[in-house]
Amino acid sequence: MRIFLADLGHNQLTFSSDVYPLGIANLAVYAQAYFELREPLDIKLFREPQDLKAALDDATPDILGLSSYAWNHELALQCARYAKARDPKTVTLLGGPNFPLTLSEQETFLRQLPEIDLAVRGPTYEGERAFLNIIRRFAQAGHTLMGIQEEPVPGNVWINKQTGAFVHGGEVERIHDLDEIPSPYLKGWMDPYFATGYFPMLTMARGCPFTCAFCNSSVKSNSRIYRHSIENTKADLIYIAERVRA
Ligand code: B12
Ligand code: SF4
Repeated sequence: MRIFLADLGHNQLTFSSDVYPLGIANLAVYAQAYFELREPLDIKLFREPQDLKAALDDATPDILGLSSYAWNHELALQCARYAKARDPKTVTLLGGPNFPLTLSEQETFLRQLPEIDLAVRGPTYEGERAFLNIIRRFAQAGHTLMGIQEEPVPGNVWINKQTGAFVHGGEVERIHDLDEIPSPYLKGWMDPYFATGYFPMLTMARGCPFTCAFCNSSVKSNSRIYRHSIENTKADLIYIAERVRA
């Protein structure tokens, strides 16, 4: 299964984001660790839109997963349209925090995005589990969007292409021990970024007990804080310190 995961940034007049693509690297490292079906996973990460375009011109992926943050949403959609124009069979998947939190808003949002086949529902913090669920279903359902859409998939939402119905698969369980997610640094997924001058990022904990009205981290299911162990965080910090450009 060929999967492209892209957390794109505008990079012409200025950089819209200058950090390593931690969210999609987590998806990749988690899928590599827990995808148990007898099918090789070929996952590539993309940070620059030019690199993604060149890769799409070269070979179309089965799944194109795009991060949506406030600063790259339109860019992600543009690339989804490009991928669909090259090969309509490429399944486009959207994830990230720039996604509405309530089901009714999610439906309205998705109905405006015909280029997006599937999306990870909010709260988006356990994208790893939702992503693993969708690639398992894709493998079991004969590599087709129609196969995926036969039944709801936990953590995912979509507009059914045939019936037009909005479908939601329910929330995934929070990850209580964040060490369940292997380190993308120690597994080498971040190595290409040490040469870029971008800033490395780490997650030490997830969740927030507060409820600020303007913030999408304030949903109830996100109210408990879960963390990585000190040992894992320390190992990441040492790995980064030994490699990052001064
Ligand atoms: C670190 C951080 C920053 C850093 C780095 C930002 C960056 N470019 O990534 C700094 C300090 C620079 C920053 C600045 C800003 N930030 Co900030 N930041 C965060 C923070 C605290 C953590 C982000 C993170 O790395 N998380 C860890 C990774 C693993 O999680 P993740 O990226 O969300 O990815 C997971 C899921 O979203 C999902 N997912 C992500 N991509 C994809 C793709 C696919 C295909 C799938 C299936 C799933 C998926 O799965 C991943 C694994 O679970 C979040 C709040 C939070 N707790 O998440 C806010 C947050 C991302 N920031 C936010 C905002 C608004 C900003 C600013 C615009 C604020 C401002 N007004 O200036 C600026 C601009 C940022 C920029 N242009 O780069 C908002 C974004 C909201 C939105 N609608 O997009 C957030 C969500 C805060 C909030 N709760 O509102 N920020
Ligand atoms: S803005 Fe409020 S709800 Fe959002 S992360 Fe900060 S304290 Fe938590």
